[in-house]
Amino acid sequence: MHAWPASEVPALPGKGRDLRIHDTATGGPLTLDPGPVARIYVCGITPYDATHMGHAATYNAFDLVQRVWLDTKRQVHYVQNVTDVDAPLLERANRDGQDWTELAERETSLFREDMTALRMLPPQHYIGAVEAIPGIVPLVERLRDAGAAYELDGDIYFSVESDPHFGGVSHLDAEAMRLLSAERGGDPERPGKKNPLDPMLWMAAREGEPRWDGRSLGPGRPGWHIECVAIALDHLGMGFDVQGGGSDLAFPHHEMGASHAHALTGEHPYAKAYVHAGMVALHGEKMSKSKGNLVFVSALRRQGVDPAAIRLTLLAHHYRSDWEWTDAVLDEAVERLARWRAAVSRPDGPPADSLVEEVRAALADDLDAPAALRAVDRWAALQERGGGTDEGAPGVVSRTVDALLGVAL
Ligand code: 5CA
Ligand code: ZN
Repeated sequence: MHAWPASEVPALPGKGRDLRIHDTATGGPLTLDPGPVARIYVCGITPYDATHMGHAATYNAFDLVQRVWLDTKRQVHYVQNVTDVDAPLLERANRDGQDWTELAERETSLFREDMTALRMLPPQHYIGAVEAIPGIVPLVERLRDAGAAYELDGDIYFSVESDPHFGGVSHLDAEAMRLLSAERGGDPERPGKKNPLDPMLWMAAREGEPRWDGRSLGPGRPGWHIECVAIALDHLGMGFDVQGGGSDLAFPHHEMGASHAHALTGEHPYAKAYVHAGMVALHGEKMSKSKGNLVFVSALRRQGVDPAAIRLTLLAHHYRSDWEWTDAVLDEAVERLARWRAAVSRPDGPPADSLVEEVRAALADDLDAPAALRAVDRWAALQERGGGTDEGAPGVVSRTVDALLGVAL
């Protein structure tokens, strides 16, 4: 699949700082030390509804990871998937009497437009589950042949007991895993499984559902976790730097993905850091397509809200916190954007060298975007009071905000 166009990232004076980030697997901060090419996999959308603020907040967090790395003069190898075949997508298409491929294509196009408007840097490889199927089938065959997977009425399940590291991403107890598995696409109640938590790798064709050639597995479609593993191993290999997604993916998705990869390769770790963004809520509940309590990026854009203000709203919240979308948080961002734009519209202003370093330091410290915004606020306040005559300082501020925060002033 094609991704979306990249906005320019201006080069900044001096050198960026290495990123220290919270890793779910170790439960603490980790200073990442990627090679000259940093490798990141971020789980993409299931395209059955438009991009909402929760998605946007999660992709904003990983866009910042990229920007910090680019500022250290590294290249970034970024891979993202699109879960363009899965139960919720097929159910929605059925409910609305539309073709599931058309639904997926339409919502993926809208996602690309939203990402472009928000100035999120695109992945180099943007891969759909459907196009990954020829790579998924041999992996499932390998897991089965190695005894890490088994058949149950034609479906193939992964055996979590085949991975000694299972549990090492989320560190949840068995009961919590069972509850989350039932909530998030698993089937812990199905009789005949070796372990209730075992996730499906390959689902034998069901009446009326799309199917693909699974060679020795028979016709069917892939499970969810193996989809991301196949794409990540194909494009990044083992031991990549960051596996990213929202906190609702830590278990089971990232836990199972890591286990699949360990069982396939005999290597550990799958990712060096598992990084999770907090959940955005609306009216007190997690924004989710299944509940329908959503604020869409595209709807706000249609109402004439500047995408830069949407982005500033996301940046005003620390990526790891759970927060609530309200009109008030958007209004604040609209005001801030206007203040910043006025401040950089003059040819001179207060010195900006320390500002570049403050924004760098804030982001390097577990992506503390709110602290970065406060630093720019301070500079803008000085400017408002007529606090300086450094020629070109507003340009430096503008480039810093663009390069490190993705906001064009
Ligand atoms: N296709 C899978 C990942 S392989 C999936 O989870 N798709 S999704 O469309 O449901 O979510 C896409 C991303 O947005 C995931 O990282 C998910 O964790 C994140 N996300 C979903 N809802 C929210 C929310 N309310 N707040 C923050 N992030 C969210
Ligand atoms: Zn995924």
